[in-house]
Amino acid sequence: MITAGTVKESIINRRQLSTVAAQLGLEVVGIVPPAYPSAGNLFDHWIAEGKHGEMAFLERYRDVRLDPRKILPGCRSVVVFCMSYQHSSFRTVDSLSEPQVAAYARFQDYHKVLRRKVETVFQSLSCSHDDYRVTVDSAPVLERALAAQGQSGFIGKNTLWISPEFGSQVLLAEAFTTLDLTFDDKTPVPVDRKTEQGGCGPCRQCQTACPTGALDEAYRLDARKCLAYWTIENRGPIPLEFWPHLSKYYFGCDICQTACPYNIKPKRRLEPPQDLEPRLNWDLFTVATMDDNAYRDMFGGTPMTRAKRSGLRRNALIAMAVTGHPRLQEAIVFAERDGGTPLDETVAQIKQRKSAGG
Ligand code: B12
Ligand code: SF4
Ligand code: SF4
Repeated sequence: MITAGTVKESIINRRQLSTVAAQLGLEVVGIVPPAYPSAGNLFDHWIAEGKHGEMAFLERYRDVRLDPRKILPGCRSVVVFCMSYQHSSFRTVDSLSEPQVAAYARFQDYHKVLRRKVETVFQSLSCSHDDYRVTVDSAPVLERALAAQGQSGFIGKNTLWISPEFGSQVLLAEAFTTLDLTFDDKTPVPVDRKTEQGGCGPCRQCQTACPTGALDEAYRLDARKCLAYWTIENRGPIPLEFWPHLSKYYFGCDICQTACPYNIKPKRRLEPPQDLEPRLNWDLFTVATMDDNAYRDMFGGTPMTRAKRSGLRRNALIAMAVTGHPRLQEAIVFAERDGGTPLDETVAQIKQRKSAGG
């Protein structure tokens, strides 16, 4: 008997999905089963060691996180998509004088844009909402573990999903679907060799470039040492030991990606879609002193709201302190006037650092 499902399945294959996705500026990076061969154990071990720091959300919904079938009743396949944020104008960022924002955050919020695009792919292939569920970092899913099972990439020592063709500066999204699609036929990428299908081989560029030792153990990031964790996820003060490393990025960190040969010389450059709007780059003083209205105007609808206004002000104050910004004193006055966590602690740290000769 031919059902609506089987008709769709016969139409929807990788080529079809890729063609529609490409029109929207997306790449299909995998059509994979809703299961992880080994990631569950790796994840449990990572949490048990406390490498997630204070990110308590990663401890929740363990049963769903380790069993992707639970994301959608009747799920039989997962299609993993990616969208680039390697804007050509951003290549020189490391040579700029002021600390910057990580490249992915210099656009409008990718969550909404990616979701809308993946929804459009499925709708244009006549799928109904009952057939699929789209996630973009919006459900307990190990996105990179799913992506790595597809034919287009692998997980590097910096823990990022990397395409041997266009590198790692992409964001991932998944469509969990009840459709029985043909999975990618993939031989696992050997971790000890560099091959046409990817792999790090003996390279350690990301590990040596990471300024804090967060990647000392290859393939396992210690978030408690990662600048992206401290500047995006952490709500309290940032320990002084990390301050000297905040002179390049004051929100997120791209150091282990910009060091990676797969990003330095990609075989194919993947530009972000035209409708992924770039946002203005604000100077540190403006960020360190912004009030609520200014915050909404400057950062509303961007990924930077993850750190909240107080986190962004904290980060900018620290970046001003470590780079010897001429308006630091003025910014401190604003911070003292407004007060609250983590500004109070940050101002106290600036004073402590100054009295210790920093
Ligand atoms: C929490 C989180 C963070 C944390 C922790 C990062 C980390 N490495 O775990 C912090 C705040 C530090 C962070 C930083 C960044 N993040 Co983040 N983050 C996440 C989030 C929400 C969960 C990741 C998670 O579950 N971590 C737990 C660890 C244990 O899981 P994992 O890294 O996915 O690793 C599993 C697989 O590697 C698997 N595995 C499967 N196969 C294989 C094979 C081998 C050989 C090995 C060793 C392992 C392995 O084992 C692991 C355990 O299950 C994801 C979105 C999501 N829901 O997945 C985004 C996500 C990983 N982040 C993303 C980005 C862009 C970043 C930053 C680049 C942002 C920035 N510029 O500052 C940095 C990169 C830092 C880095 N080197 O990873 C992208 C990555 C895209 C990509 N190309 O990989 C994601 C996927 C968001 C998205 N939707 O695109 N992030
Ligand atoms: S994001 Fe920065 S701090 Fe974190 S692992 Fe990469 S290089 Fe290290
Ligand atoms: S820098 Fe080298 S070791 Fe690190 S992810 Fe890239 S290829 Fe792998």
